[in-house]
Amino acid sequence: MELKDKNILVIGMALSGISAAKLCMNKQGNVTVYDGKTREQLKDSLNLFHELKPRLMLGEFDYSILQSTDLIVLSPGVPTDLLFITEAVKNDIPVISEIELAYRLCKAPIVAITGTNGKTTTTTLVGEIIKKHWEDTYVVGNIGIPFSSVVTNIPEEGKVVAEISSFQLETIHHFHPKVSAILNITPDHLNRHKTYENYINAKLRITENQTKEDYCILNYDNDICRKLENEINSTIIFFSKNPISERGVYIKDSVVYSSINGEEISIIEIKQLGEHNVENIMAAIAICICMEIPVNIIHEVINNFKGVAHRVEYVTTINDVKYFNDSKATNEDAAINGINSMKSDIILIGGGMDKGGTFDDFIKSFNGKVKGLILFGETASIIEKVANKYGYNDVYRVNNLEEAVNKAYNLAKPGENVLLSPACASWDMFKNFEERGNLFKEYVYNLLNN
Ligand code: UMA
Repeated sequence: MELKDKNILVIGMALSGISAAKLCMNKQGNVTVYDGKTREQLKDSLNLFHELKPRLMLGEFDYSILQSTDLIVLSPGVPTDLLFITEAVKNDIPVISEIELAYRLCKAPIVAITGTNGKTTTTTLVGEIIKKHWEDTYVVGNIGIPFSSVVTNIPEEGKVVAEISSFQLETIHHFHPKVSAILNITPDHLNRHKTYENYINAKLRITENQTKEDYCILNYDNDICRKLENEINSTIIFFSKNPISERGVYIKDSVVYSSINGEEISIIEIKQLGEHNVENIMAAIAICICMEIPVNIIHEVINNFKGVAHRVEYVTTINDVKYFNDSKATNEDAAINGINSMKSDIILIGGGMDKGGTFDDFIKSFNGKVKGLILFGETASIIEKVANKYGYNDVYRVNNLEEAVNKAYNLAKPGENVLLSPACASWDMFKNFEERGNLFKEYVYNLLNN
């Protein structure tokens, strides 16, 4: 893709926008970066440009720039229905996502992993497995490393493992992974996508440029994923907790098997895997077999895999109460997985930014196991109402996360678990789920000094 002397407008000045702008400037494009925030709010971001000096447009959008714009690169967090974006599309200005920009400059094969939940864990695991076999492996994307920040270092014989969100997929055009995976689809981000159907279609776009020579890994046990089979051109490989011989990767007699290459081969015994990670691990196995990674390497890396931070992450034990940080549970389904993974009764901390979810399934999943529900953030009153509707009244409202941790400490009885599994995004009170999870851990460690 030729960027030299092109007038490129990058929207958003955080991780993705900064990387995209730097990449375009290094390719001699004329770059303007737009962000709705003020210079003061963007102080830290501006420092990240170092000696590079893009033109800046901050605050209100100046429409006259569209007259001389050749290309718009969107950060994932920027909604595609903003007026200036629709105006640009109307004027035939190409609008591409940061991931599409990087893709067009990448010669290495790409594994692209999407899904409502499990993306980060699966991407991390696949990255570790492939790296063990091919040193030149790059893990990028929604996981927190913009693809465009590393793409110029990636050699043709390298491998890319990318976590891809529905936001990033909304403005792809040619993005074409060798292996794609849709781990599961349940309602999420409905405030951005408006309808569940739009959200499903955004996820499905990960396969839109694939051919029969490529692979798409799908979760057989997820109704929506299973039904996508007929809409996908690539070779479908399923994974399932049930013995679906000949369809891909599956569990039979407590052993994970693969039939991808024709014969049935055993990969690993299920008792060696954490309960809530089984699906992610099966997906990773399917992806890595499609990437021709030897089974002994897959087995070895899975055996040593420790999971990822903020996903049912054990923090510490205080007075025989275990504390778990599941801040990455930014939607109902992820929080339900967190709750289900607990072996004893729970004091649950939830609530956060309102993404338009209903919380019925969240409350229904309590099954007598949640002894207290501590709520804070934008959704606190919404979740409380739903809880009361189902006759669940052990609800405690607090003002912030620190108060929530202290309340949980007072409520939890020996043998119980305290679980931060918010079922909501963090953006109402925190920069991101990592900040929320790190603060949770800090407040829990503070209890040790009480
Ligand atoms: N902005 C505007 N106008 C708007 C909206 C945003 O100017 O209408 C500006 C903001 O002022 C801000 C910038 O855009 O300065 C933020 O852009 P961004 O939200 O895309 O943030 P990045 O730091 O670039 O992070 C993005 C992903 N964020 C989102 O999708 C919301 C990160 O995923 C990803 O790690 C990063 O790119 C690198 O690829 C985070 C995420 O929460 C982890 N993802 C969602 C999820 O996993 O559920 C999809």
